[in-house]
Amino acid sequence: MAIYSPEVRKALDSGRPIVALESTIISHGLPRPTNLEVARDVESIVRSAGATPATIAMIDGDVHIGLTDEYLERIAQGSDIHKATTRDLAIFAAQKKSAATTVAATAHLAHQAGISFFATGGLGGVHQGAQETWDESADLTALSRIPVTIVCAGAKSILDIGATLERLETLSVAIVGYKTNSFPGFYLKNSGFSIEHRCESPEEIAALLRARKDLSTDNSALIVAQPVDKEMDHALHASLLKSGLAAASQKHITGKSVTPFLLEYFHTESKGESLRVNIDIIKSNSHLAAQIAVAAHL
Ligand code: PSU
Ligand code: MN
Repeated sequence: MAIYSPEVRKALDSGRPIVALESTIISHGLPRPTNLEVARDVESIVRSAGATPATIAMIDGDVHIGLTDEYLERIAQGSDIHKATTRDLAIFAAQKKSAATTVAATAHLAHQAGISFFATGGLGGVHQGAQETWDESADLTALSRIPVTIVCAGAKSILDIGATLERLETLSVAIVGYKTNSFPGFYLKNSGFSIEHRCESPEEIAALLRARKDLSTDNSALIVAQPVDKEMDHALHASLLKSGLAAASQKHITGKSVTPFLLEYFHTESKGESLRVNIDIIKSNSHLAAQIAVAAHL
């Protein structure tokens, strides 16, 4: 049984718009102490847009839908916070552990709680070199079976974007660009791949959600891809991507540590430039997710 924060409980009971927020970005994606500040700011952004934020995580084996400030601090500052994707949830629950939830795990728990809007930074996807490592995020298959609307800045640019888009097509996950026909590249506005569909407003996305329902194509996720406003310098991005991937392979970083390793590498080596971009991304995506949640409730 999940524990609901009073704020989320109230919003659920009165049928008000809610936006789920993932917690891996807080514990494993952003450095301290910035992570706690960002987590709090993102929640206020959702509130100012007229929706209720529900940051999702597991604390001492309990699933929390909506974190009180004390729990938000625990996720941001705790030394015992695991990274949980969907398959880890029950194991950490039985072991009474604390864990932040990835896109996949957050989408699962949000859907179970009756929350259908979700904001994150960048999706997980197919990693570069996946032909050999088979490293593909569980985010992809999760989105193929969970009907949430997820706002993101595309997939993280450390990934093989072409392969990620092909997998999303196979998995029948719909993608619309928000005011763009280019699939965003997380730190970069454009990943170099185009997307067929675009929307210009939260209302247009709400209309699209109603059409999905009518046609019964709403049993998988809808990705709303919004590019960051001020992207990272292209040359800096290219050089860090090259050296970061080389460092990860040299240090034999594998499995669920790959993404946190590369994000931290970027944040340290870019002297805060990638961090600024990452923060902008999560804030603007949360704002848009809240606007869509509000528009869909009208
Ligand atoms: N977006 C960010 N920072 C992050 C993540 C997304 O801006 O840290 C996290 C999400 O929780 C996503 C996870 O689900 O990275 C993907 O991890 P992996 O590649 O191991 O599936
Ligand atoms: Mn992986």
